[in-house]
Parts: sequence; structure tokens; C-alpha cells
Amino acid sequence: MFVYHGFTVLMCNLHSTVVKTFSLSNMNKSGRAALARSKSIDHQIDEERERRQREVQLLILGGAGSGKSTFIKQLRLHYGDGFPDTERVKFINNILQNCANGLHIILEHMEVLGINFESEESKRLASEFVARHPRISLQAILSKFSEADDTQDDDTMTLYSQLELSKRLSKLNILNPEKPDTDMMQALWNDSGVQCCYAQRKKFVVEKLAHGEEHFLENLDRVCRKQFVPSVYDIMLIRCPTLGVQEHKFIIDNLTYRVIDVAGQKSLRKKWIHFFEGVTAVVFFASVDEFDEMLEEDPTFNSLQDSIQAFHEVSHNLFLEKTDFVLFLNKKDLFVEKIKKSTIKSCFPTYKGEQTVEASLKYIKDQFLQHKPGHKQVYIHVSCAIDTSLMKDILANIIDIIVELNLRKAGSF
Ligand SMILES: Nc1nc2c(ncn2[C@@H]2O[C@H](COP(=O)(O)OP(=O)(O)O)[C@@H](O)[C@H]2O)c(=O)[nH]1
Ligand SMILES: [Mg+2]
Repeated sequence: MFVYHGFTVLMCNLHSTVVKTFSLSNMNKSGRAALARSKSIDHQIDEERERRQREVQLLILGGAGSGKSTFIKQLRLHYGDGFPDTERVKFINNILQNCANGLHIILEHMEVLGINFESEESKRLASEFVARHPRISLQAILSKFSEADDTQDDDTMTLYSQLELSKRLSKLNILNPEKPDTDMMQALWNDSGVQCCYAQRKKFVVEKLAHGEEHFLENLDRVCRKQFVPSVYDIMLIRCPTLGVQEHKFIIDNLTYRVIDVAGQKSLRKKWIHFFEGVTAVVFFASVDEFDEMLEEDPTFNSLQDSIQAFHEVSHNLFLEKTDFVLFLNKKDLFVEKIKKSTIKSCFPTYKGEQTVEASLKYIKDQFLQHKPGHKQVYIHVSCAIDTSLMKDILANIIDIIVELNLRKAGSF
């Protein structure tokens, strides 16, 4: 598909040379046929140019869990179908999986912290729950992903084959595991030992509970009801890693936006390059609250430093030389909470500024900007992707920028 675009551009150039050599006088039959052909090509080129002027392509990049898919959900809310009830109910299984994952983390920490169940019955139920709904580890998914991927020749990977890969993974039944038993989850959640452990969640060491997992567990009665229809806020809080590539289409003010959401895990980033051609703008996500966290895939590497490195690499990529970037320093809400107790020195040992939100964010912004090529325009937003009203304003601003970038691109045809 991308090769076809390249071919069309080449045709445009050749064609304009051909047209200039035509003379209308003393034209014979074959000359008239050539002129007709030329007109038809002209027409096709005009159509292609118009189509391209009406279409923009946004590539969403960034580390795992940084907010890329949430950004697309916000686009869908404000500029797409707005999540009618028939679509919302499709998220129920994801929400129950998030609850199950949260419960797993709590059960693990009951052992770590030496907390007992209220009754022998709960203890038995916990073992049954763990056996019936084994924990889906990200590492297990990633290794399955690379197994399925091994058969692909890296140089020939196309959008099509990436989608094929997603399909194959879904057949492995890792991404859509069995629906967790709601009665079991409710019984466990109501156990006083489980509640006692949950109350001590700030002490969790093996893995912290995600914001969404806390929210869904605290609303377990509601999400387990038969008539449950997830709210927009519920949908924004779901954590469901994107492993393949998802393409979303939006039509906004006569412009078609093709938005490409890719996997963010470090081991899958080598695939990003396959989507660089024809991109109008890259929207790059980084979680600013990760300044004191290590990568799940590589616990020796700081997550925010990893984001800066990935930003450096893509912003310097030759395929994206003329592509402008929108940078989201996301999860400001979690950052604000964290900065009350810790400093960004764990990520930037030479930082000498104050331990305030403003000073720390300014420093982080500067770190990213120092890693971009000098000529490249980078539009920065400090954001909270789950906040629908804030995102409404940010999206309107981004759409203005994209329209302008597209006009500039059209001028260069
Ligand atoms: N508290 C908070 N959570 C966020 C924010 N942005 C995304 N999340 C949550 O972080 C998790 C991962 O987000 P997602 O968009 O799936 O990340 P992706 O891997 O980059 O696509 C989800 O549970 C989101 O609800 C934010 O700004 N604040
Ligand atoms: Mg995602």
C-alpha cells in the first residue's frame, strides 16, 4: 500500500514532463490517443492529490501504558461515535479482566505481607480462583508474540502482516481469556483479609495496583451486575495492552484522519519503522509519573529515560525528517501525587531544581526538547488522558495544528 503511494508520486513527476512536450497542431490519430490518455492520467492525479489533501495520517508512538490507546478513545468520544451503549458493553470483559488482575496482585501480597483470609472457605476460594483464572503476565504475552513473529521476515513486514500477527495472537487466546467468575471475585473482595491487604496497597512491592484496577475493584458490585453498562470514565480507565497494530479512521471537518496505534513495549519497537511512510504527524506519549519506575521488561532501565531514548530515536529517524511531532507528557495527575513524596533525581541525578510540579515538569520538558533535532517542530502538551474535558480542549488544539500541517503539506505537492 505504501509502495503504491510512492509509485504515484513518481508518475506525477514523469507525467508533467510528458505533457510539456505535446503540440496540439499537426496531431495525428496516435497523438490524439496519447492526449486522451494524458488527460485521463491528469484526472487521476488530480483525484489522488485531492484525496491526499483530504487525508491525514497520525502515528501514535510511546512506551507501553503511556496513554496511546486512551488518546484514541478520547478521539472516538469527541469526534467518533461517542461510545453508544451497544459499544460500551463490549468493554465489560476487559473490565472484569482488570478486576481479576487486581485481585491476583492483592492475593499475592497477602502472602508477602503475611495477611490471613477471614475464613477457610475464602482461602479455598482463592486457590480455586488462581487455578481457574491464571495470571496473564505481560512477559508471557510478549514471548508468544515474538514466537508468532519469528516466521516473519523483518524487512518485508507490512501493515497487512502486522494485522495478520494480531489475528494469530487472538487465536492463541491470550488476549481474550475466559470471563472471570463474578460471584467468586465478589466473595473474595468481601473477605476482611483481602480488604485489609487492599488498605495496605501503598506497601505493595511485587507489583502496584493500577489506577484502573483500584477503581474497578472499588466498584465491583456495579461492574458485576447483569445490567452493567460501562461509563465513559470506566472505558478510559481500562488497561488492555495493544500488541498488534490498530488503525482507526475519523472524519473531522471533511478531513479523514487515519490514526495508527501500535504496541509500545521495548521489544516491539523495531516494528514502528514500518509505519513511518506518509505520516502527517507523530503523536508521541510519555508517562511523566514513571520518573521513579523501572521497565517491566528490563528492571535495570528507568522508564522515563527509556521514553526519552525512544523519542530521540524516532525524532531523528530519516523517514520522519520532515514530520512534526506532538509530544504528550501524560499522567500529570499521578505525577502531581508522586512529586509530593519523591524527587525526579532518581531519573535525572544531576537535577538541582526544586521538588515542585512546575520546576520538575519544566526540567522534563527540556530533557525531551534537547533530544529532538534542531529544525523539528515539537508541540508539547502536559496531559491527563483520562480527563475527558481537558482532553476535549487539547484535541481541538491538535486538530488545528494538524489542519495547518496538512495545508503546508498540500502546498508542497
Ligand atoms: N491516572 C491516569 N491514568 C492514565 C492516564 N492516561 C492513561 N491512563 C491509564 O493508563 C493505562 C494504560 O493506558 P493505555 O492508553 O492503554 O496505554 P498504551 O499502552 O500507551 O496504549 C490505562 O489503564 C489508562 O486508563 C492519565 O493521564 N492518568
Ligand atoms: Mg495501547
